[in-house]
Amino acid sequence: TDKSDPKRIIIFVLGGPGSGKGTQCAKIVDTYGFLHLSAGDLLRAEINSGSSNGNMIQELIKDGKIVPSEVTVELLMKAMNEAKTNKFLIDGFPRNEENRLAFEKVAGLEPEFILYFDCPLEELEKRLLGRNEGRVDDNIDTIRKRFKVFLESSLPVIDYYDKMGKSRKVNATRSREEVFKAIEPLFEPFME
Ligand code: UP5
Ligand code: MG
Repeated sequence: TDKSDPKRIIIFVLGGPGSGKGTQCAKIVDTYGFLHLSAGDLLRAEINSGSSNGNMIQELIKDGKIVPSEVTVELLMKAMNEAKTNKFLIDGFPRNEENRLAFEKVAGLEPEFILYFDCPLEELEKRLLGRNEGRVDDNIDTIRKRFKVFLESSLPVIDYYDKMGKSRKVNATRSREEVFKAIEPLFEPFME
């Protein structure tokens, strides 16, 4: 596949740690036929595969820090090139300006829009501490670090797309069902 395939449709799914990105992406995939690519899941799979980058990725995730763009962009490009669809939900990426620019350069693509799950940090903290999936970053120390990185590095990316008129902000404090109802109309145009 041509890595700059102009027919590719990309939606970035952004929001604080625990805002429901993964939960809502699973619902969108079922209904609208997108492929869900969670950058965090791809990085965790890379750790588990015993890759030479595994230790470095693991340490950064434990510390709530952002993995270098070249690593994440390569994993995303590989997943897109292997996909049988051209509609992608990219979840949890780009997390900083460096991520955004690296993806633009390598993929040669801009998102149709970004979905931004807006939710207060107190609610996010409650959700993450209640998740219990054994993630190395779901402890109060790492959660605080993740929040700091989100506010300092990720919100500016959301602002960037907002200024371009490309941000679709959703109140993610509501129930899973209410959030899904609010985002469904955004995906109707992409229904096959
Ligand atoms: N839940 C979901 N929706 C709910 C609702 N409406 N009401 C009540 N509860 C709700 O949800 C989190 C929890 O809340 C779950 O228990 C869920 O049931 C419940 P989830 O859907 O998992 O939220 P999500 O936003 O996906 O949370 P996640 O923790 O995955 O977000 P992060 O952005 O922190 O994690 P990610 O996996 O993207 O990244 C992890 C780390 O990887 C980063 O900190 C970073 O170190 C690294 N990373 C990079 O370096 N680069 C990248 O590009 C990506 C990741
Ligand atoms: Mg997630």
